Amino acid sequence: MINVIGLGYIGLPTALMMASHGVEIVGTDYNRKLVDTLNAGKTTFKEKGLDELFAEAVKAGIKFTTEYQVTDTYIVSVPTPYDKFSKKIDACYVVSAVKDVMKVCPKGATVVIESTVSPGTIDRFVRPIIEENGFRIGKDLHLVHAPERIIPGNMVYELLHNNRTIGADDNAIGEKVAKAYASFCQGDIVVTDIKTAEMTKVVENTFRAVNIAFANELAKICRHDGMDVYEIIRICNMHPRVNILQPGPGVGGHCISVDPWFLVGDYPALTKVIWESMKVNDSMPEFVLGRVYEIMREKGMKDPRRVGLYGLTYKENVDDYRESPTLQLLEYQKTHLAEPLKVYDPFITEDLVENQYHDLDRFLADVDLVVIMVKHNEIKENMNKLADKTVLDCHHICDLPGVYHL
Ligand code: SAJ
Repeated sequence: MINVIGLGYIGLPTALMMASHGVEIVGTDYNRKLVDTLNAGKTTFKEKGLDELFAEAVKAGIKFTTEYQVTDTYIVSVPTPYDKFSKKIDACYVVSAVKDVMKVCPKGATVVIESTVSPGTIDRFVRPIIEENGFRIGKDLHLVHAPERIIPGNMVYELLHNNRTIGADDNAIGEKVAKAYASFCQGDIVVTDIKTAEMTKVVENTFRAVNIAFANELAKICRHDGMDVYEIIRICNMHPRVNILQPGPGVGGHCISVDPWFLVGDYPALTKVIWESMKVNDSMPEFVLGRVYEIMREKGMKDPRRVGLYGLTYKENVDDYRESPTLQLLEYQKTHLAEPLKVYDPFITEDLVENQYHDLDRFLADVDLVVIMVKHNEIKENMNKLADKTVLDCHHICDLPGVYHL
């Protein structure tokens, strides 16, 4: 039996996937409300294919509880935020989960950390807890790092098909854990050491953050000098060794906008490119607001209450709004004591911010300038509704005449 600790955006799909492939799974989360929701037969977030996977896993006998289990394998999948001041990883959730595992875990068990952690985190924070509890790592207990790689919006497919990295002190233990993941994972599974596995995960997300920052910086250069950044990126990407990502209104989520800071926090003197990239990405919501004011001036629009932000989530077709560019923009606006703009997102049903709408038509009726912050399918399918609006399209998805870009 495997006890999956943490039933959030990564832990839940992982637990469901393993259960639906015949592995006996108990999922544990300290959030009673979340566990009650799952036990009531409902998933806790929206994700393509998740409800179907949930049904299969329930049929296969998956259990959800707030209790840690006595078993031989634990998979820890809890969040790893960063400290906003030092930029270093805040490993408190991993530490507390491992401490709780130690209370029940028998000798000979394997503890797999799936949470993204910076290189050296397992050495610094996890090993000491295990040793303090009287376990000899490698003898009484095995420690493994198996960083997750799935992308929100396509998690179920990527769980099945992505290649994976397993880090272990002992290759044989790594191979054993790789076999457990191979119960569902059709990709290649590479076994390496723990610190290498930690670093690869952070590097992957940092690569993407730096590439997005490059695209965002190009957007600013092109805006400054009247060039079309999308056409330029399109042509550059026809070169066989160039692959630039897309500019956007900012970078959100709990991965790309967080993990690169771990490297900045741990290696401040060595992370010039990464540091500047993160600053460029963080500057984008403010840049969008600047564009809004420019467009209002150009159009002779006086009333900011007629400006609406389409999209609150951190990216398209997900309901996750952590670190979202729209929230960053609203926060920035608040610090300047400006009247909050109107906001609408089809994926956010609760009231999250001021002036929020829950109906696209009502939202559109109350605004003249629409800022496309998130490229949800809904807006792509309803472009005709923007025909009489002024549009600032931060994602280059709208081909209406006269549309403004970043
Ligand atoms: N974005 C851009 N331009 C682009 C691509 C993305 O501005 O060209 C923005 C998005 O709008 C979003 C942010 O970046 O705000 C991040 O979105 P994303 O789709 O790039 O990535 P995440 O954060 O949803 O998921 C990433 C993935 N990592 C990589 O692609 C290297 C995923 O595989 C990881 O599993 C995940 O982080 C994670 O959990 O670490």
